[in-house]
Amino acid sequence: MRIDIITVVPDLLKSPFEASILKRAIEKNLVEIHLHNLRDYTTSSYKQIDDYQYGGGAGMVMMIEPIDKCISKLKSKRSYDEIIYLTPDGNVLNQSMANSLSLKGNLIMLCGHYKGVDQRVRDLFVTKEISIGDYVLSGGELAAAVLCDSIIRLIPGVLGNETSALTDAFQDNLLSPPIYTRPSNYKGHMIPDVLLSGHQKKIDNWRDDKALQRTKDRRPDLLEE
Ligand code: 6GU
Repeated sequence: MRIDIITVVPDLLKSPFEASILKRAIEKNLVEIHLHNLRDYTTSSYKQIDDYQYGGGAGMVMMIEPIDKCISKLKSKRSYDEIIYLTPDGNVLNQSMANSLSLKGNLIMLCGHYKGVDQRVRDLFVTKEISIGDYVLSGGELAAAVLCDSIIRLIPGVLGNETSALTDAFQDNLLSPPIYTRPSNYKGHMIPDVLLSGHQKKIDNWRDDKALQRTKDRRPDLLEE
């Protein structure tokens, strides 16, 4: 997989890919991340990428021309499966969207800033609009990092067996059951007996019950989907 990220703040997107699982995925050549600074695609000598909005109103709007230049250059070299615009008014990211994006080859992610991009960018270039939740971030960069993480960890070979994505919360629209590790008795606080029973069927049933109960208590909306 190859992900090209278009941003005005490339620095914000460096560290997420320089540690832990995402770093290892890049080192194993399972994914390539390419950052593109939108200011490198301006024609004006001021490197202007935003302007006032037609019709008046507070806040700047990202101009179409630099974005067109950047996307056109990328598209001239390879084809892309999706051009994703990160925006708070997009479809809210969930596990099934991450699952389907993890099967794609080449993706472009466009990070919004200020008031967002000129509507014509969305109409002409963008194929998917994604938000990471109902709150506002200063820009789409951190949302792009979240989206990348949710996708890349699902690529076969990225996670080892000890961290397999198959048993993740949400993978079957359920939250995860409680988990424990050593010691079994911590200052008198015991782990549930069933986990020491050695009876795998009972353990699996206990986990299923707890996962369902937790989902009913905390996220009943997931059970309606
Ligand atoms: Cl994708 N962008 C911004 N600026 N804020 C957000 C978001 C995206 N998703 C949730 N909040």
